Amino acid sequence: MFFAELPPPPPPAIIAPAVIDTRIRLNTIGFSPEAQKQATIGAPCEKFRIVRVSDQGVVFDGQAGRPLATAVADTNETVQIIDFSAVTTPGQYRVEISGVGVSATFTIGREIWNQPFEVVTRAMYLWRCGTAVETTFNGVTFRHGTCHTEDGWLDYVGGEHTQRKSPGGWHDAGDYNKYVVNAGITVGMMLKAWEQFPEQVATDSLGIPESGNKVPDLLDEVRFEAEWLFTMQADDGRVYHKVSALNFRFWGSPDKDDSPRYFASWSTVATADFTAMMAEIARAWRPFDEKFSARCLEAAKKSWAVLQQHPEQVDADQKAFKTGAYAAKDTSHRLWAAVELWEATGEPSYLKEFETRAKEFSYELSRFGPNWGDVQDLAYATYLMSSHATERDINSVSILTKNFISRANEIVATSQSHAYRRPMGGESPTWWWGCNGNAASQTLILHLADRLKPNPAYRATALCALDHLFGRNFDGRSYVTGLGALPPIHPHDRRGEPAWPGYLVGGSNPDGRSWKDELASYRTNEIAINWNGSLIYAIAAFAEPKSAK
Ligand code: 9MR
Ligand code: ZN
Repeated sequence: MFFAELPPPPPPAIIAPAVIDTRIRLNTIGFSPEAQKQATIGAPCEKFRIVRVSDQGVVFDGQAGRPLATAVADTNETVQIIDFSAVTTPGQYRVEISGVGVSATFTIGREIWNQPFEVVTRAMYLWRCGTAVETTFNGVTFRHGTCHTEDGWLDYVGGEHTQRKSPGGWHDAGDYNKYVVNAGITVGMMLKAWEQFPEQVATDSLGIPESGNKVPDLLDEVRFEAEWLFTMQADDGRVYHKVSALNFRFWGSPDKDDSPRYFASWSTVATADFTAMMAEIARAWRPFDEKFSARCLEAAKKSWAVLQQHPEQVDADQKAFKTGAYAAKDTSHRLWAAVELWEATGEPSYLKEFETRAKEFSYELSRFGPNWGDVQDLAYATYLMSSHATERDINSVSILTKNFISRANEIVATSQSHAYRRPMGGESPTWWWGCNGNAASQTLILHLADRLKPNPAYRATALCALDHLFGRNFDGRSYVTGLGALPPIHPHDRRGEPAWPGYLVGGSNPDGRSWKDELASYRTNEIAINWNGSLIYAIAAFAEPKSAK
């Protein structure tokens, strides 16, 4: 009959919220179906609803939790938590709160972390120096030509005005200098992602020059850095601390940067990091390229010999430079070098040195996850996950195991007592330059504890760290360029705008409400390889192999 001939009524128009209310603060990437799903609301509220984006259907009605005060040195406000873990059907949703507003759109589904993993890993490629790079993201092409072809000059290491070839490697951050010590934590975290989550990070189609070569792109990317690192090793095995301009003056595309760049003298901390990285890379690459792997291992041993000849700390002379110093106590770095050489070779002398040093170190973990100055957690992780497990001293294993579990429990408790569930808590000492990097790197402790003594709270808390970085924070914004809702658009990055995609910014400091999405805010809004390396690890844990259903 007539009415039956009518076409079905059009679906209700999708009303995109005119304005995302950033007082509704949640992980704007989303949640896997079984995950805990919460938001922190920075405005008084009672009831909330979860609305399906496709048809505006209300899928969940809920009641907000009681008001919670955050510390003055934290975000200094009263907030409430809402929980919608009960929503498990894949789809796109928003939170609506009457009297407050509408949240950003988020996804519930499988594989939500795969694309973020790819984007933050490809971002490492976009940092490559000495070569042209290019990518297209969301319809925008980002590129620069070959840069820094003169790296570097030997003036400050007794070479007069002569050059030593040091092409390649990643630019450090928003600046274009190259520092061995910051490479350490970065490569360390990337390789921990490889060692602990090999299937999740195995993609060979990231869109980097080596994609399709049958080697996971993550390892190709690490090799690009390794090829530069070789140039930082002097013939006698000492490792130059950095190749850098004298100051931070240059702004613009790296291929336009003609600031002269110089080697800084060697340091034991750079030499130890070099040793650790090379031994760890040798291990990762062994199944893919035996020759390259052997070259890495040989380089590692050569620098190890230097460390043996110099048990004392030797710092680089950086008087001429105003750029990043990355000066650190070398003890945790020597610990890391020893254990990586042991794991790569199985030779007992390295094990002995690691175990002696670990004891001297009182088996102490870092306070808030590895960072460029403190790499002992990386060392312990290699030791505890070793493939030569039977050689180890039972006592050291048991103390370290206990320490990881109790630190992980502390992190869980801190997260649970914080109104944003931020796993670093809210008191002032946890808001510093680069604290977002620690929020990411700290998940290493949680995932390691989970392997030593499985407990679902560890993974759940590692996800809380991602919640924080992708929008469950005072700003209600993602802290990663190009990803999630309202990401940084003015990062402190000399390449300029639009913001290059896939970079974690340093984070709010000196308290939880001081992040500024401003180019000039290098203390809160710079990008850096160590923070991205840590984020790669943090996301890798939740990526899902492509073939998984
Ligand atoms: O991440 C580094 C942070 O821990 C230090 O407090 C700060 C000051 O020394 O330097 C940060 O590292 C910067 C480096 O010195 C130069 N390149 C940019 C890095 C990120 O801001
Ligand atoms: Zn460059």
